[in-house]
Amino acid sequence: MASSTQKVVDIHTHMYPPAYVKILESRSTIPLVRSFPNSPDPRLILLEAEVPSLGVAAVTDDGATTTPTHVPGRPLTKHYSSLAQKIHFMDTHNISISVISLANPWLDFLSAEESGPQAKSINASFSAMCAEHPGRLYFFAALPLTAELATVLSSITEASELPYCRGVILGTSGLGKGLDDSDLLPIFSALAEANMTVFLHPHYGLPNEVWGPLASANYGHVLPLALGFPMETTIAVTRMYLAGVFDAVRGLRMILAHSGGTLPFLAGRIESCVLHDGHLVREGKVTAQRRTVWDVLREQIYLDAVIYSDVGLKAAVDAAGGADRLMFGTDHPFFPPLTSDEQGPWESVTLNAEAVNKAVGEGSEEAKGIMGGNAIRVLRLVGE
Ligand code: 5CU
Repeated sequence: MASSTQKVVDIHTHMYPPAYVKILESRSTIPLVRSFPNSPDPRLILLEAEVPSLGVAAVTDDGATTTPTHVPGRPLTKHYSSLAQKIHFMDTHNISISVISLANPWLDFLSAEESGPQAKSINASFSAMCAEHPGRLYFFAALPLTAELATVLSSITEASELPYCRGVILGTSGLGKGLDDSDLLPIFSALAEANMTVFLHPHYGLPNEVWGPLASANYGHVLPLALGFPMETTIAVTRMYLAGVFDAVRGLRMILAHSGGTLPFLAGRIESCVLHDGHLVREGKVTAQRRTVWDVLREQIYLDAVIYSDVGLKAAVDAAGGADRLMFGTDHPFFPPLTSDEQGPWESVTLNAEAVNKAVGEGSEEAKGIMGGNAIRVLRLVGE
């Protein structure tokens, strides 16, 4: 994947610590973990788009539990919660350092009372995993966004004091009203002051109706993952831009998952729609001094390189204003190989590494930056 002297850093790599899996096992609505008779591993069911197939799998015509032919969700293998497995995966792919994060949907579904203590304990478990492999692991903390503001703010302070924490992972729902909600400004300010980078990651996608009546029985997870996730990120960041969040918190730094969704491709159209919007012009929001979407992309936003093709990656490099704002990721443990040994190389990883080589040239300074140097610089990572 990369030469032995090159440090490869994976900034998009998830885990569910065992205590989090226990919470999912106890649930009857998504997100949940459920076992099915003809499935060797329990199944992890996360997405709204998986709910229709969950109903079909669980019940026959006479109401009895059945052995389904199509089990919903994805197998919950040890790749999700075993630290040894994460290290094995890193070694297999020559990854020197991983910045691990809780996978979606984080703590979004917990009550206000539960989320503060759960954030503390989950962040402590990530911290402990990093301490077991000093210099090889760092983490993005999870925030208890359903709790009171004071709890969220103190969890930012606590996380920032953990030696291996370099930021937070954030979904697009924020406090329940999205990321353009002005109530989030104290949280973004606190993150900026603590020098904590926000890793923005989708989960909710688009409403099921968008996928049409054939989708759940015929199209697997392709539509919500390939299209719903990136559109969700694009919409969330565009709403932040239109609400002036990036101007209000100039120190805010975000890494956008999946190379920014469709933002690199659509930024020009967003700009043009702003310039030509009568309402915004009348409100005096379209001034010569305003920062454009391009300015925000080049000053406050980094993009991961999880886009699986040099075509998308070139657009991401252009939109970000240079290859020095891109960072390699794998999305492990999602997208395992389906027809080869999971303990060997993963095609999802090699596709992303090959895209870097094709987009900026194998062995180039740009490629070295994307594969690791940029993350080491931006996230202040110190190797073994
Ligand atoms: O396969 C999936 O559903 C996912 C997911 O939920 N989260 C993620 O980061 N990648 C793939």
